[in-house]
Amino acid sequence: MENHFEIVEIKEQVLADNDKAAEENRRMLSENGTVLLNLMGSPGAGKTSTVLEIVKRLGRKYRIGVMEADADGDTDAKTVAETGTKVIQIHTGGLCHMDADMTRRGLQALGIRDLDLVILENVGNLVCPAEFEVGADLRVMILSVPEGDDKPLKYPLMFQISDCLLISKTDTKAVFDFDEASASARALKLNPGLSVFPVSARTGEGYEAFCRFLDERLQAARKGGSAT
Ligand SMILES: Nc1nc2c(ncn2[C@@H]2O[C@H](COP(=O)(O)OP(=O)(O)OP(=O)(O)O)[C@@H](O)[C@H]2O)c(=O)[nH]1
Ligand SMILES: [Mg+2]
Ligand SMILES: [Zn+2]
Repeated sequence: MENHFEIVEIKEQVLADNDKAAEENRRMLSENGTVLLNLMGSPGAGKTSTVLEIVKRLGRKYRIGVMEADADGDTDAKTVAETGTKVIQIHTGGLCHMDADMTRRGLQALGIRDLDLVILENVGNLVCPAEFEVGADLRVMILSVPEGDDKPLKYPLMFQISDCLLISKTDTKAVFDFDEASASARALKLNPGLSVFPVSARTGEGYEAFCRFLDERLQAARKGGSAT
């Protein structure tokens, strides 16, 4: 028997609407000369530690603002505020990702007029933040050693949409069964253009190279081009 009802593909429409809103964010940011970095990774992967490393190395050269997005709590915003960096805490109210509309509200609350770089620390999650564009110039994902080198096989989209992969907590390699060469190879197979940096916030290893990469992107954006 023929169906007499309509099937509405909501997810496709939601993502298409989100893409439009992300494009608006991109336009607003680029008119202001501000680069937006979307920092993604699992809970506890080392996102806030990475924000601190960026602020430490590039905070004198660039005017940096930070948006901390969490389901609840304000610990990350407090940590960043201690450095004197402009920061807001966004509560998603339990939502497991930031979308473009939430990001626009965050950017308005933060105020971007005086900022060269805004870092969005996304909600800790390797799944939906990869699906929701926020209008970022740079997508940086973190995979920490304790999570395992098989993550590119299980969460391919996150690796595909990222511009940069930080393999974090490399100081713990000796106690975890983590094969860095395999992790990189799996990630690069999904996304040959990915820039990979092994880093440790404990020893500082690798952050110099990553921040040089970031600095180059910021300089390119200053000259009027896109950061990507
Ligand atoms: N050994 C080691 N521990 C680290 C490193 N980076 C972060 N950590 C620790 O890992 C834990 C989580 O680090 P955060 O930077 O808060 O991670 P996060 O991704 O911001 O966490 P959420 O915001 O809660 O998702 C903290 O106890 C850090 O001290 C590292 O390079 N080496
Ligand atoms: Mg954090
Ligand atoms: Zn989600």
